[in-house]
Amino acid sequence: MKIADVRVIVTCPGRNFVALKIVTEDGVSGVGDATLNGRELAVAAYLTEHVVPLLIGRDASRIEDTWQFLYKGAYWRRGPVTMSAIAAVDTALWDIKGKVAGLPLYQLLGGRSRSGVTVYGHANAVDVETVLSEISSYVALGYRAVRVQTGIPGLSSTYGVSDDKMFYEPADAALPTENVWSTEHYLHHVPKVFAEVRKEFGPTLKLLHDVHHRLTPIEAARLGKSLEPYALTWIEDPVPAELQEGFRLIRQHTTTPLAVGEVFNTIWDCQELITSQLIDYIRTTVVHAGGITHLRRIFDLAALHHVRSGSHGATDLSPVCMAAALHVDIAIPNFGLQEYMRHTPETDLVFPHGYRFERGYLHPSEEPGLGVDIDEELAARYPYSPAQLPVNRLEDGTMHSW
Ligand code: GCO
Ligand code: MG
Repeated sequence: MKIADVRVIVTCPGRNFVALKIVTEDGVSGVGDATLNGRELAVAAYLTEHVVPLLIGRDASRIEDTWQFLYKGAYWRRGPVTMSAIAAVDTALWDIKGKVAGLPLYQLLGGRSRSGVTVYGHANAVDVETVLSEISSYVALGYRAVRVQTGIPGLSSTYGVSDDKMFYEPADAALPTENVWSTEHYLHHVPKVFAEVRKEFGPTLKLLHDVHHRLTPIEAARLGKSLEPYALTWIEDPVPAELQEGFRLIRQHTTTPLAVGEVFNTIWDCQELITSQLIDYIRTTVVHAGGITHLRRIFDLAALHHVRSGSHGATDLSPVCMAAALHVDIAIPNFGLQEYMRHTPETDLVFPHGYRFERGYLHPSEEPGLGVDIDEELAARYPYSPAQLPVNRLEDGTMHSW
């Protein structure tokens, strides 16, 4: 089953995506997501210039060997560009294997461990009153878990608060938008938001909050403590996680569960966090963490240490990534939650897929393989359009984490 053709597809049906299509000499094709928000063309070039020539003529059935070949063979290891490129190849090869076997991918991963994948949606608004009505809309749609972000009084802009509710999109301009940040205003405001939310929705709706790497460990510890009465399912990315040790300090002070991992690319980025049980949820996902092969390795390590999955699933991860993530989510023993932000109708048409939302759960497709494709003709009608994520500065102008 030799690889005969590999195509790198860049498309912008409302936002930019990079996809990889691998076709075997028998005409079986597989797709992979290679989107790295704001740095898409680096991955596209990495694939086109350095990976595609290595794939032509290789045996498409050798998934693990191809992974090792691309990882060890490059000499330069890890990093988001390399790992997103490897992920795209790996995902496409799993898609092909499923199609050849005539089975949905989750069957090759051990079969179902649950009947559906619990997802969380994003309720965000400038003020508390509006966020309460946003949460109500998600509850009405059947969601069992909601991430809550609001504007901060005193700050003109805040991460996670957008104009278009259903299709939240942070990469909003060709040159980065500048936001202003104040930790003091933030720490004062957030507990008041969750007090209102709990009062309105009672004790059992799962509530989450994304800190977006903006605090120091001791500030995050204070936030965690102040949110304990409202029993959050997690606070996400409380501190930048280059220093895995930083989480130990937060852990000593609070029982609010911790989640991290959307910017991680390998098991080495979270090894200490997992084995020392410094976190509760690991949020790595297929496209940025080396594909299905490597993500499973991370989740298996996590399972040994009481850490559950909580994969990233923002709109910059294409429906190809979402389809692949759902097959992993439904199969692994230590699934926690899956993030789900709806894609725009244009994106859904470019990536026709069989996964579906029902009463708070997503269900993977029952088609052989991933159950997702790319309409290449339609994709070609949406050329790349530069868009970057915002940056963040403190009130005195100092650059801060976004
Ligand atoms: C999330 C995220 C996203 C990211 C985005 C970056 O938890 O959904 O933090 O909103 O900012 O995916 O590309
Ligand atoms: Mg996040």
